Amino acid sequence: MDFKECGYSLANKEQMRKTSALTFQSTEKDAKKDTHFENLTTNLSNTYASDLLPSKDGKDLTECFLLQVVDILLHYIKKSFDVKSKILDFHHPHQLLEGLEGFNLELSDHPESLEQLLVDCTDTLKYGVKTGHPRFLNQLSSGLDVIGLAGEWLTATANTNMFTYEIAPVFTVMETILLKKMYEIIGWGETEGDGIFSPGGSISNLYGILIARYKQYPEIKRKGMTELPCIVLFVSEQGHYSVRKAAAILGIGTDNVIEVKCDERGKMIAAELEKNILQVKRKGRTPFCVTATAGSTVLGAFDPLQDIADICERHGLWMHVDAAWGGGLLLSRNYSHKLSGIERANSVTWNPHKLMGVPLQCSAILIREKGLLEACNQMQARYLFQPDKPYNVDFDTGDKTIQCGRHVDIFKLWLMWKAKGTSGFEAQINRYMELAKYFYKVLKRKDNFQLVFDAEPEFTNVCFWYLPPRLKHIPKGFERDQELQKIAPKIKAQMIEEGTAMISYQPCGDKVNFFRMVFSNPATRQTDVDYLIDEIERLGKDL
Ligand code: ABU
Repeated sequence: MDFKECGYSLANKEQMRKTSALTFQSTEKDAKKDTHFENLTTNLSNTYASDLLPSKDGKDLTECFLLQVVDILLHYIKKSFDVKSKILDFHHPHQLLEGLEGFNLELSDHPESLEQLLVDCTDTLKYGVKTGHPRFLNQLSSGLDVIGLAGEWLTATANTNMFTYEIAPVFTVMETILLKKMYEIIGWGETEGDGIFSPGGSISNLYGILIARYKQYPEIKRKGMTELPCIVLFVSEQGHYSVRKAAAILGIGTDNVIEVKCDERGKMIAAELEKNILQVKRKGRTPFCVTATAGSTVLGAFDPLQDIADICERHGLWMHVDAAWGGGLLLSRNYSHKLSGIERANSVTWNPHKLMGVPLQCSAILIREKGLLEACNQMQARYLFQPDKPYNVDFDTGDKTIQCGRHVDIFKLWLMWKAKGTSGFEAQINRYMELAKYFYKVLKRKDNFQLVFDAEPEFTNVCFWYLPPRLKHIPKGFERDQELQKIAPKIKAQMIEEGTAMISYQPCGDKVNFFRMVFSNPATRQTDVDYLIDEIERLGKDL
């Protein structure tokens, strides 16, 4: 494979250098430099990582190599936004393990050339999934925000650790600023909030439950679970599985997670919650926390937060809101009312890497009481958190966390917020809501599609079945369900094989496999929605 085939070329590199802020008119010196660069480029097959910086004389080769990497990435980014390009070139795991057209994932004892590394970079992207493609509708986190991407590049270049101000001065201050903004948006008073960015929504939910337990039983930190009564938490049956996982991790046990019944739209039934709490108490167990959901993963449902807050107050329970998916809706003046009551929560999970489109990963746990995070998790490692540093050590936030090293997830969010302003996020989110309504209306008109709920979507999730002609005349019931549950997986498998679109499916409760459309990809347009419907019909009509 030559450079052109790989998609990176000297011309592009040259163009980049010429248009960079630091370049000006061509001079003799520049011409010599260009020849020097050309030589370096042709020599990549004979050069190795050890020739790059910090190697002496490695400056030009480093520049040359990184510009080639940028070329590869730019080529990929442009393809990602091109609807005509395939979303993926699907291969089975065993094919990747065996190696494909020279793409060998095995590691060897000897170093590979820089040229080979560039080919490997190209191939890694070639066999991956273009999650920024307008027809990638598979996940709650999708899209490719160019500013966010620039933020991630900068973050990787800075390669620092969030645990102390000492080594991440700008990033730790940025984090406090963004957290403050999020408390304000939720509706918490200026001095109330505390928080941290964590590695994803599941970990943020884990924090919420950890802090809920610590608040009630601070002795847990020293004495462990043996000192505690049998404590119980509540989540809706549509709540995220990470709540059960957190209970397992924290030694609470999944048997002590009560799944509260939902209504047909997937919202927790508040009266059922209270009934469950009373039952648990009667059995001598001790309720301590309710996890409400604002934007459930599959159905996009919002639990009745005001009613749940009332119940939590009546029973003295911690209220955690998992708004990993729905939190972004707080930025929309049209739709933030769906989260009314979130301001009464004791803790909130909010993932900017979902609705707000920040590159993975970016998730916040927000706690409505200062000091609890630190009191719960602090271990005072003196090699890291020395109290006698020459600055305000409140900015050494590392001891609030359950981890030690912490990735910088904040910069890309900060940069995107700068680029869009709050109003930019709002417009983007409102557009997703409009697309969801459009999609719903189109499906409603078609007799070969059936909506899981007949009412307008509450969020950007739209759940539906495709009914091939042969199933349309079988009456609803067991026999039809047996057939219907095979349809979505078959269509999806074919879609992946052809690389035309990606959309998720799942069963849910008594409902057999159905498609879940979600809008969180800024590249998706109405034409992509129309395309997806046609594509499902094309792939499904003969099934
Ligand atoms: N709750 C994690 C994200 C799930 C999804 O993207 O479908």
